[in-house]
Amino acid sequence: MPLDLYYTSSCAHCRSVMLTAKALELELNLKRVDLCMKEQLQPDFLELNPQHCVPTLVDDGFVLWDSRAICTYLVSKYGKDDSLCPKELRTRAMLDRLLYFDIDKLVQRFGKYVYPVLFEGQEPDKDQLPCIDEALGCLDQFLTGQIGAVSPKITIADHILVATVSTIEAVGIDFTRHKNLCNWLRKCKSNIPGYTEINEPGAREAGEIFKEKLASKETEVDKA
Ligand SMILES: N[C@@H](CCC(=O)N[C@@H](CS)C(=O)NCC(=O)O)C(=O)O
Repeated sequence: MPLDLYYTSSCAHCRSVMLTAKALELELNLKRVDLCMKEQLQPDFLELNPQHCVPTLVDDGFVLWDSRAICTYLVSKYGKDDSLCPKELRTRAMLDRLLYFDIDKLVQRFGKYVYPVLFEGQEPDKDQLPCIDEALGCLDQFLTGQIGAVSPKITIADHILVATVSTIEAVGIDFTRHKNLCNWLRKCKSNIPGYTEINEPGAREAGEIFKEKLASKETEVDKA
């Protein structure tokens, strides 16, 4: 039975699920949802997911949304072992901490910077940049040199964080001063199966959309 994944490639949360599915060698039946056309608000999709967000997974009639829940579900159901989501208590606790850190700090602060530009036609709030940098600095301290963020192997924490961090990079936020972070990102890019096909184009697309919105705003300001 194929797994349906409703997705948008510019969305980091969708890409993290796709990276986990790739690591598990799962075939996904990809169903693109055009958020610009508000397809997520169409009755059919609302019936499936009243919270109208992507990624949304349908596995043999079981509907699940929220990328972190989907990644852990896929590993629990389809993983041959626990390497992608270790069961060892402390490793699992550190992994969970990173998943919460990603959504609670990194995504939230990054959102405050990009969403006004993307959805409200506003200038970016440059005051958010030090907050994003501080969150990236915290992440830098978590990353101690091994390939994975919490274990010597790649886990779903890496899938989730790499999707966010590569999108932050793609919109042009400089974090080169965070050396552990840059080393980890470089290793993820060359070690995560499917990184180049799955994550890179979507992150690039997100960066381009942001930069285009920014450029059109600047032209507007110049004309005024
Ligand atoms: N916590 C959710 C966030 C999902 C989310 O915010 N998705 C956005 C796209 S990146 C979305 O679907 N927005 C459309 C909407 O909410 O109507 C996850 O990790 O899956």
